[in-house]
Amino acid sequence: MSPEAGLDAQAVLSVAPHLGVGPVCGEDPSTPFRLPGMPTLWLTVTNSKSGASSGARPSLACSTRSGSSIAATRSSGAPAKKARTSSTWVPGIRADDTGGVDPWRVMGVVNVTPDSFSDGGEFLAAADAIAHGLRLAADGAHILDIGGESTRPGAQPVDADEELRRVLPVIEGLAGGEARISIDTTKVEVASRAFEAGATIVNDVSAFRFEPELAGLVAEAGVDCCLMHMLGEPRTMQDDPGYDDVVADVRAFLEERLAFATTAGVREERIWLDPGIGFGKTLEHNLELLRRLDEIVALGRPVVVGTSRKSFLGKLTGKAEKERLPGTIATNVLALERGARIFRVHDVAEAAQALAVAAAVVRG
Ligand code: PMM
Repeated sequence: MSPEAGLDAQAVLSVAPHLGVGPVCGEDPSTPFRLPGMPTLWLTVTNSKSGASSGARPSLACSTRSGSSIAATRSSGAPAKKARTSSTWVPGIRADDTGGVDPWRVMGVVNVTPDSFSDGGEFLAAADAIAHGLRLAADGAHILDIGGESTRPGAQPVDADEELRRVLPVIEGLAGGEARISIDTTKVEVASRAFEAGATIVNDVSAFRFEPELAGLVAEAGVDCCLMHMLGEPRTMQDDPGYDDVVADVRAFLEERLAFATTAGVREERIWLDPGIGFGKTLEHNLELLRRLDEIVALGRPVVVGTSRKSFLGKLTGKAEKERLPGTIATNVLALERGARIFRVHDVAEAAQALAVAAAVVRG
């Protein structure tokens, strides 16, 4: 059976208990599934607490290549193929299941915009954006986050046609590679076309507030989503932002958005949460969120952090956007230690190296 024939990953996963392996909690990040037109499907299910395929732990590996049958075998070895790191991606894992610090993942930023704050205009041509994405994937990005609308403070909105004109050729050029594709959008129309082109994650900085129907689309498509906190909208979010208690307020917001998404039919294990560093926050707000990130992690979903090159790092160090990598790495390492799992960065190789070392220390 080929994936194009409508292969249902749930059916694959459901055999696990019958093989005495459970709970079912794993799938490879780099290969989308349940979407038409994808060349491969590859799943690894493990009953280890950390989700890591350490080689010694029992695991169920289910892999298909285009045109081949699903192979479901019990094994005690390493993943069937394709794992580039020692950890197996577990999108549905709960914080209390992780035990250690695996899995962590790097999301490389591919901004196809003229006006993003640190790389605006650099990758506006599709060929440049694709080359950049390939470079980030080669540098170790597990996910490529492709966006066609800037969310910098004061940015003007872009219509769906223009956003699609920017991102679709780039998604088509990058889909099917090792890295999963995330579409950074708030729009149903853009997400829908992006899924058709091979994206399997939607990164919605409005957390389904701008177009609530996006939740239904995500539920139907069975893709993952990142729901981020932002105060209001990009045009006005930095106009004197205020909170009673920034961490408690952001946490309550994310909890409510999580409930909204699951009520709309999105499976909880498909949802990641992001405190939205820099989105309607002062320097002190950003620092407090990072300091108390464990309170967001306690919501039980994988937490994404995006500190890369952001202006609060410039305020602390006086450095220009492209000189903020050391500050970016410092915040990523601290966030990892507090339980964040997905790191949205511009400089993938450097961040991945730092995270690998930090994860080894924290893991012990
Ligand atoms: N930051 C930006 C854009 N998208 N998405 C998530 N989930 N988290 C973020 O922190 C985030 C985001 C803005 O940064 P950029 O202009 O450098 O892409």
